[in-house]
Amino acid sequence: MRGFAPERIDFRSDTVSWPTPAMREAMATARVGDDVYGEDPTVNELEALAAHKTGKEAALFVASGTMGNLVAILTHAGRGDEAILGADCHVFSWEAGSMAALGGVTPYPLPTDQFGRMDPSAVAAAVRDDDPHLPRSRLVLVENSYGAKHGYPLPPAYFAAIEKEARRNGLAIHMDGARLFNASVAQQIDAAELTRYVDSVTFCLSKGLCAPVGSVLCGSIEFIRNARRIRKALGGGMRQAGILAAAGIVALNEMVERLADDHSTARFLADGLAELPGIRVAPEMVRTNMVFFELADDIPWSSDVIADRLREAAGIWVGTNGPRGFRAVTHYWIGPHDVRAFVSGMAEVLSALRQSEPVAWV
Ligand code: TLP
Repeated sequence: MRGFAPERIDFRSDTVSWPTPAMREAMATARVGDDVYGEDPTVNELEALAAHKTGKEAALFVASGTMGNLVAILTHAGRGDEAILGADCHVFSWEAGSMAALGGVTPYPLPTDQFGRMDPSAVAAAVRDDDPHLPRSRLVLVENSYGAKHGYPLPPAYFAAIEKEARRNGLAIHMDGARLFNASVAQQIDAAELTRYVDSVTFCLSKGLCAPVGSVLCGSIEFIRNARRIRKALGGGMRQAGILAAAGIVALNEMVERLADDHSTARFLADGLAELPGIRVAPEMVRTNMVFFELADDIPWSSDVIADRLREAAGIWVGTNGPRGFRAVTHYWIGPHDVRAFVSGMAEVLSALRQSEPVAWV
């Protein structure tokens, strides 16, 4: 059973993925209770499963990745504290400034390399002296896979190097693992091999894993006890949430290994786009389910114009990334035939535009 707009081929994000038939069945028959009392058996089962998969003691079901990250930050840090993070990471760029707006935690952004890595020595250098003029360094935030850099799957060695600096300086580490399982499947390692270096991790059920709603925050028993109170304060205490958690259990049990298919579909797309004159793409950077690509300099139209044409002409939706760039994301509901439609649709749109009057793109 497909979702609301089956005629649409949607590459904008894996967040657009619909729940699978198995999820809908599990949701319809889920056993539920009041989760604020800790009495929803299906939420409890999901949390135990998530803790197990990430090698942590405990877990907390939250409404979204953004909520999971915010709950984690507010559990680790408070007003006047500082969090060191990548300048293009999701928490800094795409979460409404929530750590500062709601928690009084200031971000300390550092540059990242082509894969999304901060330099561990820059992390160490960013730690503040103990001086009443300065914020208190409290936390390092890492992300895996790294969304702004091709969704690149970062390896355990990177997190080990960050952990070394964090521990030396008494900092906690939180991982935004929205696509943690993409990162683990791409590297053919257990998720726990990536999360063992961090104190807490959020991963999303509602992206490539196809659940309709939800993320899970994992950490120590004491951390999760404190996080539960912060989640309640943010209005995230849900009642018969087992209806949602049921889909999450299916996501973790049935949808993780198949992420490898999304990764090969993404590579297939990148290889196809690489053949098109007018498109610049680096297929070798495509290791998970994201393809970032750009218009060559001789194309006088903006990515918005091209994306609109692609939607009108072929029913294909793609995300734009700045005036010249795009992001296409593969997921369960995108197959090789959709990729072929994307590549031929893009070729047709570019050739039709070439025959029309150019419009300024700036
Ligand atoms: N990312 C969304 C958009 O917000 C950009 C997407 O389409 O990729 N961490 C990372 C790395 C994410 O990519 C996202 C969502 C989140 C956290 C937030 O998750 P939600 O949307 O559940 O709050």
